[in-house]
Amino acid sequence: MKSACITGISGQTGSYLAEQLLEDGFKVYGLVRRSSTFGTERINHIYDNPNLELVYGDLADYSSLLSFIGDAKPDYFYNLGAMSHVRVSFDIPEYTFDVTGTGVLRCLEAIRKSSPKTKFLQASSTELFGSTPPPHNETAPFHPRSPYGVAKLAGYWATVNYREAYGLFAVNSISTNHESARRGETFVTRKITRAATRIRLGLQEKLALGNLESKRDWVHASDVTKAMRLIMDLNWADDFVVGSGEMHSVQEFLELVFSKLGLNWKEFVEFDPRFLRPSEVDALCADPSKLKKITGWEPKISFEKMVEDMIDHDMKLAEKEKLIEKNMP
Ligand code: G4F
Repeated sequence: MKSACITGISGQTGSYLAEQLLEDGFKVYGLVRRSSTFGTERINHIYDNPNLELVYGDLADYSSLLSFIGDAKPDYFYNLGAMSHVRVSFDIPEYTFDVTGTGVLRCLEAIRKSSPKTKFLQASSTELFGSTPPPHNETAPFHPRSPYGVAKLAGYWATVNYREAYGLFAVNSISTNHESARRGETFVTRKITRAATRIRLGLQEKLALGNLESKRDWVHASDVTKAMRLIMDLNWADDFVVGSGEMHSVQEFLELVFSKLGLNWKEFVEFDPRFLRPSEVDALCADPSKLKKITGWEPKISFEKMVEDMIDHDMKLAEKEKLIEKNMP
């Protein structure tokens, strides 16, 4: 039985990856951070699978990573854990560097020490390209614009360095923004679909947002995890950009969601400077042609279908909330 370790298993991307690996008969070990709330909603549906094992640990704690990897000695290790919110990284830069940057080094070092045959994938990000104009392929210059981006850049180079220095199978999937109905509600896409559906049902009056002009390549998270698996299944280690190659502005996303719900976004959206970043990334768009050429990968879920799924999911959630509101004494 093949096995895989996943950090960040209870996050959006980790949950899709775990689901896919379990479906394919893998033994899956997931690292979860101790917290006073469970925070495992995204993996509750696979919780009873006998091939899933959750282990407490932390990217900030080398000893826990060493045990996690040394005990499991997995065939594959996916590092999806991070402090992943760009805006928040300006508020907690040191913590972000530790978890999102040094955390990668800790994983690599634990693999080198306890399981050097394990294949390692680092969830790198197109945030690395920062102010470099798109399209972004594997040779585009890096110019990160946030503590998060700088930490991810350290993680990227740590991965390359452990490949070159120690011969580990260590690769980067440099992914654009990936979304779905499981996306955290403070990221802009989900914030918009949650608010618009609640506004439609009269549960919320306004939606406060920051910069509407920035552009992103939004791809479905389940397509990104499929790309990661293809990259790991190659018999040589290499880095790949992952994304759809299609770019939309935040405003276009807003317009699409509100119009699908029969609403005019301009009547509901307010500007709030709290959501601006001290330095912004204006435009990110992947050129995934290397990945496509080598593995045949392309996204299966279109941008439009992804947005519709998010709206449907959040409408059901809003309907439940409405029912609760109605039945409150
Ligand atoms: O949804 P976002 O917070 O995603 P961002 O910053 O692009 O980062 C995401 O994608 C990266 C890959 O490219 C990942 F590495 C990272 O972990 C994360 O998943 O913001 C998207 C855009 C930004 O330009 C932001 O300024 O939306 C703009 N925006 C406008 N109003 C807002 C808001 N973003 C958020 N989160 N909240 C707002 O109210």
